[in-house]
Amino acid sequence: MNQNDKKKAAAQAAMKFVHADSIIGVGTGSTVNYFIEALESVKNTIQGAVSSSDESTKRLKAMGIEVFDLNSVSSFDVYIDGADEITQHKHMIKGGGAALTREKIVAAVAKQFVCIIDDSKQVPVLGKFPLPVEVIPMARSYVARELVKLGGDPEYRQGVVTDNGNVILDVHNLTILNPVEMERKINQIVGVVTNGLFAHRGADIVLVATDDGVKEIT
Ligand code: ABF
Repeated sequence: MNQNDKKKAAAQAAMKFVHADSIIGVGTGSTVNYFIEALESVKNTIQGAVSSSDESTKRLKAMGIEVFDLNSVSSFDVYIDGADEITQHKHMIKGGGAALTREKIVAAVAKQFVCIIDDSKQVPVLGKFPLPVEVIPMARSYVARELVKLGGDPEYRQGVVTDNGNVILDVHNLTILNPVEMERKINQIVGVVTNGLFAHRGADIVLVATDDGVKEIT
């Protein structure tokens, strides 16, 4: 199976978490796009979705799926999203698609986070994938200097403005041995909106597509 086949297989496996009459949390990215496609078969049986990006919202609405404002939804059962890297402890780096802040907010409201990935995303230690940090534009240089003090090499993602009107710094060369601690430290830098470490609230279930089929890690 090539990588796209695996992404599709993981996305299809997530359909077992989609129940009639429920509201589904929908993430962002190419793996999630396969999941959105798979929702076609159940779109008339679910209440609708909450979405983590303008891009996913657009795709859901184009299929006729209602997208609720998160402020009108007090709780929902499951959030389905991809990741850029994930460890055996289900800690993740996310945000390669610049949607990290909304992803973290939607994940916080969900009872369960189901992460859908192909097996290339599994790593022993986080940090080879540059860690995205969403930053208020006027704080960009200050935050970059603070990230250097934490041992990283931040790079401004040119030409990218997030759905929230902010900018992204991608932090290279971090070996993140303690993701919970690193997530907390980066969050404390003034001007940081969100960082792409999902460790305080990692995934609950991982559906990883391999050449031998989709494996469920709980
Ligand atoms: C989002 O999409 C992310 O936070 C992550 O950056 C990305 C994974 O992308 P893909 O599914 O395209 O590999 O879930």
